Amino acid sequence: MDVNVMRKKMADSIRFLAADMVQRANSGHPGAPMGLADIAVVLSEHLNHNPKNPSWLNRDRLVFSGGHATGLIYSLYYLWGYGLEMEDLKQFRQLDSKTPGHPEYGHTQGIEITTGPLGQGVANAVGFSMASKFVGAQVNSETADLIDHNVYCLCGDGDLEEGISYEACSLAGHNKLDNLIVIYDSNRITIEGSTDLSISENITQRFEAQGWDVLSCDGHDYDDIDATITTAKANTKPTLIIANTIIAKGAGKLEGSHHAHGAPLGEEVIAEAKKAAGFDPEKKFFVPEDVMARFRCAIEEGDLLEREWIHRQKTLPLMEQNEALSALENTDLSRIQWPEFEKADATRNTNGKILNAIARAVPSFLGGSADLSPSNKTHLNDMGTYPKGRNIYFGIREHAMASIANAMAVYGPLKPFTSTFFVFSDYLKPAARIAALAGIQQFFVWTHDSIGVGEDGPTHEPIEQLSQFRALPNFYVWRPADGAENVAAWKTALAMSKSPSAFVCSRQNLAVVPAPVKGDISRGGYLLASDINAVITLIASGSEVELALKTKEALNEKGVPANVVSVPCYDLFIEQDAAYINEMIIPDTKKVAIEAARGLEWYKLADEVIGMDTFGASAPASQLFEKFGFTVDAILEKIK
Ligand SMILES: Cc1ncc(C[n+]2csc(CCOP(=O)(O)OP(=O)(O)O)c2C)c(N)n1
Ligand SMILES: [Mg+2]
Repeated sequence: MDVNVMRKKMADSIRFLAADMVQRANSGHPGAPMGLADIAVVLSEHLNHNPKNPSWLNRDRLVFSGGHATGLIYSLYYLWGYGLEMEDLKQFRQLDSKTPGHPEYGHTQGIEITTGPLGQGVANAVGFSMASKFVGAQVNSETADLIDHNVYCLCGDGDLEEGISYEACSLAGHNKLDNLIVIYDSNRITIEGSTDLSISENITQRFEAQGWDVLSCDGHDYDDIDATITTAKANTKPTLIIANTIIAKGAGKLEGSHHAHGAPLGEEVIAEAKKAAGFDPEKKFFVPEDVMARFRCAIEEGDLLEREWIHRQKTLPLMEQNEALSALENTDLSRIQWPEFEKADATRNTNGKILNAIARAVPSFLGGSADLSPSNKTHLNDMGTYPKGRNIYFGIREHAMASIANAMAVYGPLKPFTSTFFVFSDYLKPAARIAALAGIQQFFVWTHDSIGVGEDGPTHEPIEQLSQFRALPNFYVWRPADGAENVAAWKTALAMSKSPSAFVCSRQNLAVVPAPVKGDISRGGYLLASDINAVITLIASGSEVELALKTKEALNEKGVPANVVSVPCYDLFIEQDAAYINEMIIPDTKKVAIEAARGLEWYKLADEVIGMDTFGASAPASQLFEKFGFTVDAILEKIK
């Protein structure tokens, strides 16, 4: 059979699988899968991957930034032989299926990362490429490369409209990520209709200005797609391929229509489309034998590719490079020499020392800041600059930074951290949410944690952020009171390989607090000071722990016995069993939470919350704590 006739048959098989899936589920997106089917078939010929070992390190990465194209994604993983069955395709979007509405990392074999919120995938692809360049810089040599794969990303109009793609692609161009190939499904259609409604920018000029090579092709002409991908692979810059496509290609009267974006095509349209393509309109969820056989070649071909790669590693220079790779992959954390802290210090400083201690012992630990490392204290001393070294300069691109680090964390052997001011965590929230949802171990360093910021004023003073991130499931927010709590926070976070953690650190100095009276820091909260027959429990985190201790002293002077519970990680503390929590916070005491933040979540543990009900202000920090009631006298007055 002529190669293009076969390609067409393969693409049509994908089209009708996707159309049948959406029709059966009575929900989903047939347009993008059908418009991308021709590209997917040719990309399939270029993609180096091994369905038998989806975690082969040197595989090409493939990111579907338009996560709504699940009809295409699951069809491909089924056809390639990743363990999905036809029954799974029939269960598309159903409870507990392997084929949920948008692709979920860790849920379906082969999915490289969770996508759905538009734009994230483009930044993730940049992250995969950045990860490959770092690992490559450690393990490749002039004579042989251990890491030489490509990163492909399929994206749509929506992904390029989202600001995160601008940030991420700017950084990609700056870092000359030559193995990155973004294929833009330029169908000029989004949900509301033609892209003429809302965008008229020159995408070619935008990407060229960002240091990319821009190619274009007819997204339904196999030879053109093939030649364009071949050119892109040989490029010395990141490449954008503008693929001119028609949404819902092959769907008869719905071809080219925005109505095909996110609704079933209808039985009639599907039957007519199948007939027109020479498929039996009566057959649903059907793949011709020769099509199946051709796609399943990926299993043997992929196995061979990986075996060749393993064989390559047995040559002499590569043996040494392998040792570099083993060092990266070594997850033994017992080598870390944890610092000890004896005097008052800002937790951003103690945190910086901890980062350096981890980096010295763990070669896969790397990261950076959105241009705030001097303030965040995140510079890794004597560790050089990315890609050879471990200090990454993300620029002022918080959203892309966090999304890039998500991909770096799932790439393989890397443990990335990112940092910015806590108030600007708002700028990266969507990526933090994906980290939590997908179980990605990214470490977020967020300094300047409260009105303690001081003179920079309310734009820079976080109020609601602690509540927001504590509300995020599978996300652990630490707000240490001193260096010892900070160390415990990191020990705990490093051991939680399926959860992101954040370290919310102070700008100002905090006193060293005493050792626990009862309980463990690693359980999120512990009894810090106690009196026999305490009638009141003061609960606090971070900078307010010192204040709680002073308030206890003042209460004691008045003859009131009191306990102080430090809760550096609210999320972890409320996960403890009731017995533990009740041992720390004695139920029949009056429970008062003190935190220079909104504090709504404390009502789960406290009778009263002394928090922030307004934005902060611009003044020296000590005056702000006084103005907003964070003094011993003000607290005594409030709790009477
Ligand atoms: C951040 C975000 N905003 C909005 C949506 C909802 N949404 C899903 S697809 C889509 C339109 C995307 O258009 P395009 O990327 O061109 O995909 P196509 O219609 O061509 O398949 C929108 C607005 C989303 N998934 N993510
Ligand atoms: Mg579109």
